[in-house]
Amino acid sequence: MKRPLIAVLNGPNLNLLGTREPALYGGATLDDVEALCAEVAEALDLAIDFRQTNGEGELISWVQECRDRAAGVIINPAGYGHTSIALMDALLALDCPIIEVHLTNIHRREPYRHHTYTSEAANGLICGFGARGYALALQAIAELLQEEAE
Ligand code: CA2
Repeated sequence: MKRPLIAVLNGPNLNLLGTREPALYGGATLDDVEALCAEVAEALDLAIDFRQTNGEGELISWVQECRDRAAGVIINPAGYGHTSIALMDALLALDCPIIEVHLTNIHRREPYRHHTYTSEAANGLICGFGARGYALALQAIAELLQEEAE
């Protein structure tokens, strides 16, 4: 049977992971994060589509595409989470489970990082666990889908 597809969407500057600021964001590159997600998804019998963009419009278009193709969405909106009502609106138009992930604990950082518009559209938010947060999000989505199916 076809595996449920989980879109793992990453916002601006996350392509720089592992190249700068390792004390804050860890040493893993985005390719490493994708490899971790692929391994965890395989174990959970899920398929993933892992992407990154620096463009707000492109990220919104990818979220819209999820309406027809994804069983769940994991999103690290990066800086757009704090600023983009448009991205929140796109997420609110989805019916599938959404988990927001941040590598860092945004609540231990500058006050302007404490609020995300996008989390208002999410089932849950995982922050502060580095790349492991993506693995935790996949586990959470798998459980939500399992609950839905029961
Ligand atoms: O902690 C997270 O995952 C963030 O989404 C990362 C965003 C930040 O704006 C959010 O407040 C929290 C920044 C992504 C930039 O990533 C870089 C990685 C390495 C070097 C420079 C930037």
